[in-house]
Amino acid sequence: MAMLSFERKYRVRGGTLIGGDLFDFWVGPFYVGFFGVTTLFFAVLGTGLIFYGASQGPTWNPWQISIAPPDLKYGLGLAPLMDGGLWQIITICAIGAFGSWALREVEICRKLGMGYHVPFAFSVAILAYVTLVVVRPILLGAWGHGFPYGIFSHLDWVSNVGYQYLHFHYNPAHMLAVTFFFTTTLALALHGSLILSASNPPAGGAVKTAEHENTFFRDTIGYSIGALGIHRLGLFIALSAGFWSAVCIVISGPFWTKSWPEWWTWWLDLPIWS
Ligand code: 07D
Ligand code: 07D
Ligand code: U10
Repeated sequence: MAMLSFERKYRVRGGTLIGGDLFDFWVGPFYVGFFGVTTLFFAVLGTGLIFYGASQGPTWNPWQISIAPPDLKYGLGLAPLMDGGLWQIITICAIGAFGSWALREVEICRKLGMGYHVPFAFSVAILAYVTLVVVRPILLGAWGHGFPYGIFSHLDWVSNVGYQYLHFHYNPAHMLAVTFFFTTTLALALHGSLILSASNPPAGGAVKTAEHENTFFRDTIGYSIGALGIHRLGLFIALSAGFWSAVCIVISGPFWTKSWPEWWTWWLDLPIWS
């Protein structure tokens, strides 16, 4: 692939966290680096093991392939390969691949002299995943509390775990997470539409400036958060969505074992009612 004119300027050596110059090169559009190699290693191994598990299972239907975690009886120990052990190795590969991907992003940020905001943001997604398959299972005492790796089977897990607490919508941290998810799409819709309305006029029209963007929101709601502000807010609400998701699931079981509607009895028990 021909090198784009700007790539020569930005494809600079250095900034690696480990391995010095060893993997400090590009393949086509992709930066490799030590963590590119480890990403590929874990991703290929993990995906290969999913295919191996599928080959031992009842179906090749991609919607129905599922690699189940160990039975609860194995607790926090190692399980036999075909009885959850595969799930355990795939989990290690997934964490290895996601972690390597985040560190590869860090190396690219360092090369470019940029902030670490993107790898930080991805780390929150990794946190949510690790909460589901490592932290909560450890707190509950069995790997069997992790979710199965299958497109439909993982939906069954979410539904089953939700109904274990009678009505998951009453989980206050789930409420916060859902609200942050909804707010994120609202903010992105407002931001995407505002930028297009100002900077992509019909043919022959004049491109408008940041002053127009600010004025639109001042006229509409009396306040504009500004160009930098909307990106700070967007990052905050999106990461909050992931963070409160991790909280809502880690408290379900380890810290609250009854139904979630019952949690709200603290309100009825307030002394002001008596
Ligand atoms: C658009 C970026 C691209 C990523 C994509 C996902 C795979 C899996 C499967 C080999 C936004 C690639 C998918 C590599 C291949 C096998 C067995 C990101 C974009 C296109 N889920 N989930 C989906 C994952 C959990 C839930 C779809 C992953 C939790 C619900 C896809 C994880 C809970 C619904 C998928 C994960 C949960 C889905 C679309 C990890 C709570 C849906 C995802 C690693 C978070 C939706 C059939 C998407 C659907 C859906 C992947 C975890 C709930 C298969 C990789 C356990 C309720 N999930 N999920 O677009 O249609 O993400 O399901 O944690 O309704 Mg899920
Ligand atoms: C975990 C994904 C991490 C992904 C990573 C990257 C690859 C590479 C490669 C494409 C966290 C993977 C990358 C594999 C792909 C290529 C090339 C993201 C993760 C690291 N709920 N609920 C949530 C709503 C109900 C229940 C979260 C809404 C019911 C349970 C979110 C509704 C019951 C759990 C949420 C609703 C129930 C959740 C999910 C509505 C079921 C969780 C988002 C409108 C009867 C889960 C940490 C998330 C959670 C979770 C939303 C309904 C149960 C806030 C909007 C009432 C058991 N629900 N829910 O966490 O918190 O993303 O997980 O009804 O475990 Mg819920
Ligand atoms: C944003 C933005 C903005 C922009 C933007 C964007 C946000 C200001 C300026 C970006 C947004 C978009 C482009 C919009 C669309 C994006 C989404 C909807 C998000 C979802 C994205 C996707 C679904 C795409 C996902 C695609 C991926 C992840 C790429 C997949 C890539 C690979 C599999 C290769 C990864 C590369 C690696 C790991 C390293 C390099 C390696 C190679 C090239 C292979 C060769 C390997 C080697 C040489 C090493 C040897 C390897 C070894 C030894 C290991 C082998 C191991 C074995 C076991 C065999 O705000 O505006 O505009 O654009």
